[in-house]
Amino acid sequence: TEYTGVKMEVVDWSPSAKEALGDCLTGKRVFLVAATLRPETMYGQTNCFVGATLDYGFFSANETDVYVCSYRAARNMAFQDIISPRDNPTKITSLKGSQIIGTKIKAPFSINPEVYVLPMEGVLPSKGTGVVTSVPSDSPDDYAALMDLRKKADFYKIDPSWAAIDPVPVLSTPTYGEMTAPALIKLMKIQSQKDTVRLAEAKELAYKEGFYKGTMLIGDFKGLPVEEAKPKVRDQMIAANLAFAYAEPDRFIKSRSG
Ligand code: ZZB
Repeated sequence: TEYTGVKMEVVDWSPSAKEALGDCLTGKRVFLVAATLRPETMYGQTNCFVGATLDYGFFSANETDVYVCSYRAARNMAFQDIISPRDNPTKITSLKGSQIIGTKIKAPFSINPEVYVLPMEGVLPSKGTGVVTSVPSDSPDDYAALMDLRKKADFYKIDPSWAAIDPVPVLSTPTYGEMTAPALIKLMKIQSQKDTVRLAEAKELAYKEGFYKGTMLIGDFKGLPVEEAKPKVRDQMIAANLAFAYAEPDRFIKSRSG
């Protein structure tokens, strides 16, 4: 799987991260790295998700920069020469997702240039980087999680203002209009992020419709089909040093026997 690793620079740590980190990152630029398959939707980022119970490592990328992601992702990045040294990533420290929640970060290319880190229940530790940037206009999972957070801010232990940015129209599709994910959530009567079976269906539909029939509503490639805009937006982000190509080795390689 060929992901785009989006570099979300930390602007302001949450109080609990600040306390735990002390001065171990002084003089460094720190980035949460989100793995996405939809770089053309980055204009519509409204927040970023981590898993509250997951472990996040702080890995030295080079002399000045530190990347925050799962250990697995850091090891893959080292093999792909995204971070150095090649053999073994240098871990400075680690935090639980719950400690990172409430941190303010930059969202490259988003019309909301600064967003907050929030919790999502379905973040898989074994996929991508374990950090997911949120585009609720086009990702049903993100929209469902954001609505849960707004309804139950106390339960999720967040400040409601962190979840206050509304979904932004990024692309239009013939079947679902300018907000594909909210339209699907309504149509399929999905109530929350716990409705994982129907959310998986909605994701499939959103992918197909967005990729094959979508037209960009925003950015330098406004008016272009999504299929054409996707690699162009990705190239721009990489050229601006706001992202990098990150490949995930397929884990289930069939072996022949006999
Ligand atoms: C932004 C985005 C915008 C995404 C969108 C999707 C959509 P797939 O196809 O199942 O591999 N993701 C990345 N890492 C994780 C993780 N560790 N746990 C849970 N979700 C993760 O899904 C790849 C997508 O799943 C990635 O692309 C990321 O969300 C999320 F409009 O990034 B995406 C219809 C989907 N739309």
